[in-house]
Amino acid sequence: MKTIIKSIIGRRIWDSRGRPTIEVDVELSGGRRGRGIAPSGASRGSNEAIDLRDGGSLLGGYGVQDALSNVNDLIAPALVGMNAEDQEGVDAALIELDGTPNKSRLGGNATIATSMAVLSAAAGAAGRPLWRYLAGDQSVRMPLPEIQIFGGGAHAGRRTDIQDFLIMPLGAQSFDEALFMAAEVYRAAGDLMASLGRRSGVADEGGWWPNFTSNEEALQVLARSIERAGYRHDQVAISLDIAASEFGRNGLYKPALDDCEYDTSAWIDVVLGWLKRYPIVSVEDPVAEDDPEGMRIFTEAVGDSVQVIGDDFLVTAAERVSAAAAAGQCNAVLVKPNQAGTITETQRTLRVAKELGWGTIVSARSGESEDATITHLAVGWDAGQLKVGSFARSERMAKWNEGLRIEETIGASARFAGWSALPVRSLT
Ligand code: 2PG
Ligand code: MG
Repeated sequence: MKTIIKSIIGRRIWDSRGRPTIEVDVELSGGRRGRGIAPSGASRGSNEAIDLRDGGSLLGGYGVQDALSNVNDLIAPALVGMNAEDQEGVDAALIELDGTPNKSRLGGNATIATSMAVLSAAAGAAGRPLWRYLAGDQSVRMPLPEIQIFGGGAHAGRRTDIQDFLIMPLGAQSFDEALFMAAEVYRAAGDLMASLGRRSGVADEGGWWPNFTSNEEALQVLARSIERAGYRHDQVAISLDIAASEFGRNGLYKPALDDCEYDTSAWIDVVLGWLKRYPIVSVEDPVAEDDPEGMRIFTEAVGDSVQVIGDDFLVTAAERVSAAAAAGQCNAVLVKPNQAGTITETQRTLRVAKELGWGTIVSARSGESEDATITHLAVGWDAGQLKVGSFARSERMAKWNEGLRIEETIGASARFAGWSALPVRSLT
């Protein structure tokens, strides 16, 4: 047997924000190695797996020595000797060793880096690219990219309240063409901001720093950027991650730029107004994580014309997806492996959502690395959509570029998910 876990080593490396993170290397009995790197969010749902940090004054409290000791002293001895092909068994052992509902003992950063490293080692031992190892004989689609053009909220000093102003290249025929279109819109947006005297660098995920006077102005400039790049709005549409938990709580929404307070229903009216005026096909976390009734009202109001994604609201938890579906909240889920803490739990969430006919979007975090595993997950699990941030900075481009290589490997039979990946009836 060549797939027995022989060693597990955790080390501290540095992420795209210059903060420490966990990298795990797994070696199998046959000599194959696998690696996983934990990403890290800035706008986190309160029910996510815990990103274990040391606290204190060094490194702003972001140290990972405790999580690292957990990998080397607790996780490694528990998993050595297990079969890496048994991902479910490995992840069940991690869950049991942790013993908490939110990975607060071992740290979700320690568990996800380990879980990803085991997966990658097993794929290597099978002699297959990770996406193909995951897909088996099933046919897969290249995912529709969701690409950030401006980054706001917690990723840009709260310069805008909306966190991610994204585009979806719905008119593309291939992943390659989708990235071409994204490059043109990203460039057009940068040129337009420069001509407006509004260009001042980039935010955490590589999107242009949102130097606007209102959230709506950002939407106007984004719509104009799409036109400036030469596309119609049915070819390139807008997608928003409002990340409303960042400025809404207890049914009260206080977007700083608008200098106004809204209750749930007034806030929903603001967002519905944007949907009327701009070509928006997808909205993530339109209301706060503590506002399930707001989520239900919003989802009902948009019917089947807009994708409604739960991120902080669902935290990649299968049981939350099932409950939300029963209550009429959301019609899509953001799938972030480190919110769940293991590959198995992440995959279960995706499976449950797909069975419901929901949209599924595999997503990176705002703190990232050169690890491109999520691109393989999006293809191998046939998620249909992929969100990894903007069209700049190598921690983002590593993931987009990996998609190009996968599409090339699949060859002529590669199918692009396109707008059919959205759980909407038609484009309005
Ligand atoms: C999100 C992500 C990515 P973060 O909210 O969807 O944009 O941000 O990783 O900070 O949670
Ligand atoms: Mg989000």
